[in-house]
Amino acid sequence: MELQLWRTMLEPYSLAVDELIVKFNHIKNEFEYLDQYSPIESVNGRVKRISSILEKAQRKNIDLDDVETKIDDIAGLRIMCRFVEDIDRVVEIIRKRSDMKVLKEKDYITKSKVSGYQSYHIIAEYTVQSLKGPKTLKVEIQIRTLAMNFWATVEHSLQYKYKGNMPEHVKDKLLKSAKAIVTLDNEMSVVRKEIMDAQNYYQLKTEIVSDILTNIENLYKVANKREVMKIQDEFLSIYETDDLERMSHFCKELDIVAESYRAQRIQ
Ligand code: 0O2
Repeated sequence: MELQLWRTMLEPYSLAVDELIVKFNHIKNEFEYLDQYSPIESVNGRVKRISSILEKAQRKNIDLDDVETKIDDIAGLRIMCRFVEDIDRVVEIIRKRSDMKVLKEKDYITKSKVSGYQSYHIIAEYTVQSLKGPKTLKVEIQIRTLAMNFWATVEHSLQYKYKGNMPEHVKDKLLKSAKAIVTLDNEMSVVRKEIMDAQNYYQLKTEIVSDILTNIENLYKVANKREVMKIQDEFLSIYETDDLERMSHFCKELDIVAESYRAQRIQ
């Protein structure tokens, strides 16, 4: 195939990568707008270089006419997560989407590759639109922790350096460091639990405070101002203690006060 034909063939793949980067970044932003922890830390992507496609086709004995059907990672996305648990959440999000259809999943985390490589791969079908009409193509989405990504990046450059003849002592070192990555990710999972607990606490507190403030605001419209100011002062002194249980109790009491005013107005 001529160079120009390759470029034309790869154009929709480039569009797919660009679109999917935007979409996954948007998911991250949605979590952030909601003040929630995002399982996606960062996203990047690439279209496989022509030389890499040719090399892979040769290595796997794939006819050049079949590269689009037989090479799954012409369009490649990589999603980095902070913690191993986040990977499952990202996989779930992808499975539920209606703009991509999961064709295959490869779990190199439960069972890492012999090299020590760890990552979760999803091969999905995705449709792009161009002047020529719609085109459905395959994309490979690699989902991994930051630590797994660090290992894979280093190992990939060593593979490139040794061109398939990696010395045994280097392979050994890489296997050892892959084990260290597993340990690191496990230890980081403990930290994740603490982050989640802190986030849940913060969210609950935000909801309680917002309920209290709404009630106080409404009371100003119907109750005696001096009484509402007293309630407000009481709330501020509880708020300063940062005692969630007291705040929750105060919130319930205030609900009752607000309800009694509502009932009085209806009569
Ligand atoms: P590059 O240079 O990243 O594009 P298969 O399903 O086995 O028939 P394939 O596509 O080889 O076909 O599947 P696999 O094994 O899931 O590998 C897909 C991609 O995962 C690779 O693409 C790499 O990006 C990555 N990968 C797989 N194994 C390793 C590994 O041991 N080390 C590193 N660093 N990355 C790995 P390419 O085309 O091989 O490479």
